[in-house]
Order: sequence, then C-alpha cells, then structure tokens
Amino acid sequence: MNLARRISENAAKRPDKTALVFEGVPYTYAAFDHEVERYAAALSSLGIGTGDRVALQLPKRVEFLFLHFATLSLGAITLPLNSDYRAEEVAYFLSDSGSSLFVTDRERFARVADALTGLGALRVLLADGNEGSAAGSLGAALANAPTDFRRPYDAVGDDTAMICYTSGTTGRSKGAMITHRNLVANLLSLQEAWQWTDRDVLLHVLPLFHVHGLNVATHGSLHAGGTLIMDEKFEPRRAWEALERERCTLLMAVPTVYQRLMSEWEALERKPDLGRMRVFISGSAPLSDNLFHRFEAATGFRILERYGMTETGMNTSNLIDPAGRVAKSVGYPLPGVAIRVVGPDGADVRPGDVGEVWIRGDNVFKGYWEMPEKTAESFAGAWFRSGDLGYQDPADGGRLFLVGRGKELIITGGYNVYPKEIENVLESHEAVKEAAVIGLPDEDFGEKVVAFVAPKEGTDLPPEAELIALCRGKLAGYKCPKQIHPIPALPRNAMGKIQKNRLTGLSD
Ligand code: MCA
Ligand code: AMP
Repeated sequence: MNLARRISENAAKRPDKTALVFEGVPYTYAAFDHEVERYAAALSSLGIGTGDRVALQLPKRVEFLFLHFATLSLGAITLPLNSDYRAEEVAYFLSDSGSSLFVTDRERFARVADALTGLGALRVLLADGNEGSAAGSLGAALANAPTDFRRPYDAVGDDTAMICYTSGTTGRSKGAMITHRNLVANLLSLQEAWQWTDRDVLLHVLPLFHVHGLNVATHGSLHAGGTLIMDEKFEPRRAWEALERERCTLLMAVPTVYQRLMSEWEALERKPDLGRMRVFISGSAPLSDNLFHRFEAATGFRILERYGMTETGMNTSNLIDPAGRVAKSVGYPLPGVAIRVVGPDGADVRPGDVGEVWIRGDNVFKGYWEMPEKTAESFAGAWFRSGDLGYQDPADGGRLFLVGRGKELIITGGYNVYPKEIENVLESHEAVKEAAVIGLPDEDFGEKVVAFVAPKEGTDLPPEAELIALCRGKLAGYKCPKQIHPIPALPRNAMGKIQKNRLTGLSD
C-alpha cells in the first residue's frame, strides 16, 4: 500500500491527537493530514503526478513533511537533499534524477541558481517567497490550488516512493530507489521489535533528509500513531529539557548526538526526570563501548543500537529487553529481515568468522536509479551485499557485530563521506598533483575527514585555507576536511597503489 495513504488513514482514526509539535507549535493528526492534502492539491495543479521526481532542499521545517507526504500521495517520488549541499552537488542530483520540481528556499536557490541553467524542464518553487526571483512561490501555488482535491495514491507496492542518493566509491552518487513496500515493511518490523505504539512520544533531533530521521523516526512515529517533538536544530540542553517536559518515551540519534548529550549531562545542575522514557536508540555509525557504558552509568539507560543503510532501511537491532542489549553489537535481524555473513567465495563463512554482511527482505531497495550495472554488482540474487564486515556470535544466537567496512567509507557524525569525491575536488586545484583522504578517530564525530595533498612538480602548494575554501565552495560542510596536510608525495606500494594506511601516523 501507499505509505502516505496508510498515514492518512491512521490520522482519520485519531484526528484530535497531536501528531507533531514543531518548535512548540502543535499539529493534530487531522490538521497534519489536511495540510498534506492542501500541498498535494498544489503539486498536482503544477502537473506533478505518478513517477515524477520532486526534490526537496529545505531546512528542517514542517513544510518539508507536508511536501514529502503530498508527493507520495500523488504517486510521485521524493528526493530528499541535504540542506547543506552546494551548487554542483544539487545540480548533479537534479539532473541525474530528471526531477520535475525542486522546492527550496531563497538562500539555497541563490546558491545553486547558476548551476541549474541547463535544466530546462525543471520547475523551482521557493518555500519562503519569491520576490525578485525567477523561481515560483510555494505560497502562491498553495493559494491557487483547488479546495476539492482528493489524493489519488496511485503508486503502491514496488513503485518507487523515494530516491535517496548515497555517495559512490567512484565519487558519483547513486540514487537508491526505495519502494512503498520497503518503507511499510520496515515500519512493521520496527513497530514489532521496538514495541512502538500510539502512546510513544519521540524527541526528533535528526535531519529530515536522511533515512534515519525521515524513514525511521518520522514515518515510524506517524505510522504508530505517536507524537513527534521536533525542533529545527539539535541542541543538547534543549534536548534534555524536552525529554522531561514533553514526557518523551523515545529518542533516535547518531553516536555524535549521544556524545554531546553526555557532555551536557555532566554540566546540568539538575538532572532531568526521565521517568517516561522507554528507550534511547542509536545507529548510522558505530557506538563506542565507552559511550554505551558512560551513558548507562549516568542515566540508567542502556542505549539500544541498531544497524541500517539507505538501501535497506533497518536490518538488525538489539532487543527491546535491556538485558538483550550488548555494547558494540548491532543485535539480531529484525522481523522479516534475513542476514548472512559471506566470504570472498560467496559462501557463508564458518560461524563466528568475519565476512561481508548480506541482507534480504522486503526492506531491501529495488536498485540504483538508471544504474543497472551498479545494481547488478550490489546483489547476489535477492541478497544485497552491504559492504560492511561483521561476524555472528554462535554462542549468542548469531548476534551480529560489525567490525569494519569493505568499502572505503568515512562516517563522520552519522554522515557518509566517500574519499574519492573530496580527492577529486582537491585534485582540481592547479597546484595539486594528487590527494588522499582518510578518516581519523575523533571524539565528537567518531571519525573526521583528513586530507593529504602532494604538489605538482616545480609547484608550491597553496596555503591550507585556500584548499579548504575550494572544498567549501563545492562540497557540503561535513565533507570538507578538518585538516589538510602537505606531503611531498603520497606513499605507494611496489605496484604503485596508494597506501592510505601509512598516512594515519603522518597527521600529527
Ligand atoms: C556538521 N558539521 C560536521 C558534521 N555536521 N562535520 C563533520 N561531520 C558532521 N556530521 C560541521 C559543519 O559543516 C560546520 O562546519 C560545523 O560542523 C557546525 O555545523 P552545524 O550544522 O551547527 O552542525 P551540528 O548541529 O553541530 O551537527 C552535528 C550533528 C549533525 C547534529 C551531529 O551532523 C547531524 O545531525 N548528524 C546526523 C546525520 C544523520 O542523520 N545521519 C543518518 C544517515 P563549519 O563550522 O566549519 O562550517 S542515514 C544512515 O546512516 C543509515 C540509514 C542508518 O543506519 O541510520
Ligand atoms: P548510509 O549510506 O548513510 O545509509 O550508511 C549506511 C552505513 O552506515 C552502513 O553500511 C554501515 O557502514 C553504517 N552503519 C549504520 N548503522 C551502524 C551501526 N549501528 N554501527 C556501525 N555502522 C553502522
């Protein structure tokens, strides 16, 4: 079934219940649903229909949610974009996806407008007014929309609901096509595993443009009939206050958020009353042993860690019974999800040995947008090859531990960075011969992006600030190196391959 229809039908069952409180402003389920219908009418009158791609690059605002569910209810496809992406990044996503509509705001449009000139068929709407701009206005589209519009929901099951871009090993991002079936199946699994009900109140601290904040936290709460408490920006002190004040029962976050909550906890004069709290959930990046134990010692709560991916939604989870939560483990497959741990020969490893984690289930996406070869490479039959390395403990019912990644990926504060993309930008500087980007341990972000650059012969490297400015112009902030180290030449082995492991010790 269409996810937006399920959520709308849910709203009809509890019209007066609070679905969402955004920056203190409450929306009942009926009000939320009414807004989605209004937005759907506006998008439909602009010609948006089944299969069209609607790209959203907005700050964390309710409009983002109304647009997203309106898009799904028209059978169209949402393309959520990181609000910090720069012009070239945005232009690539819009052109690769063949988006019909791009909804953004004035600040972001000013940043990307020049890069969009080749995209003739693209319409742009600005969510905060379009005075003096060539783009259209979302407000005007809403004002002109018919009032008797009914949502058609003509995408279901294996039709694509969302295209979520994930960074690629070659530097070219791939659009993961996530279907209505994927979204709904994963919600049913999570509802069962986490005993998620309409009595839950979730403090939402994540961005809306990623699977964790949108497909898990937001869809999950609205699907269960619970209440979402949302502010635009995560701020640790406000988060502790809100957990107490709003009598929250759930929090979903990345380890960096837990790290910052812990630092703030130590500074709080009065510790919050967490009497209503049911479970703190972490994912998107590894949660350290130390943080798991510190958090439990301070608050009495064992964080429940789970493992997911954009392509698959949520795969495995620790148990809702706190006794079934173990530090450094991502738990067991969720209901309806199967995993295998596989060796290079494609056969299961011996129980307890490390191999690549393969995933199968209705949660697994249907492929990369217009990249049949990449899709084929990523699957072995119905099994999706995650690129993550792990082992299952045979003495503990096959409990999964992740130990690393086969793919060259940095996870910084829950955001993924593929080194190649940053290396390409650094190497576009005329004085840079080659660049190598690695992830180094960081207390706040888990890993931080660090670059090494070698000059062209007979050339001097520019100052670090110039290279950082080059990155900032072309890449979202979280991808920009925190440090750039000059080096006469990159270390290579006898075959000429760059030895990134030898760079780790050269950063001090
Ligand atoms: C912000 N900055 C970062 C990061 N975030 N640098 C490295 N890594 C980051 N994650 C930089 C900005 O560019 C800026 O740099 C400075 O930090 C402050 O920016 P600000 O926006 O104020 O950042 P913040 O509010 O401190 O953000 C930190 C954060 C945020 C709250 C931890 O990164 C965040 O919300 N992360 C969660 C990402 C997430 O939802 N991932 C889920 C992916 P400057 O000052 O130099 O300009 S989905 C997924 O992975 C799968 C499905 C799964 O399993 O969940
Ligand atoms: P993304 O491309 O943003 O969907 O990121 C997915 C990747 O995040 C996975 O392939 C893992 O490498 C990583 N990941 C997600 N959850 C966890 C976790 N709990 N522990 C370790 N890594 C994780």
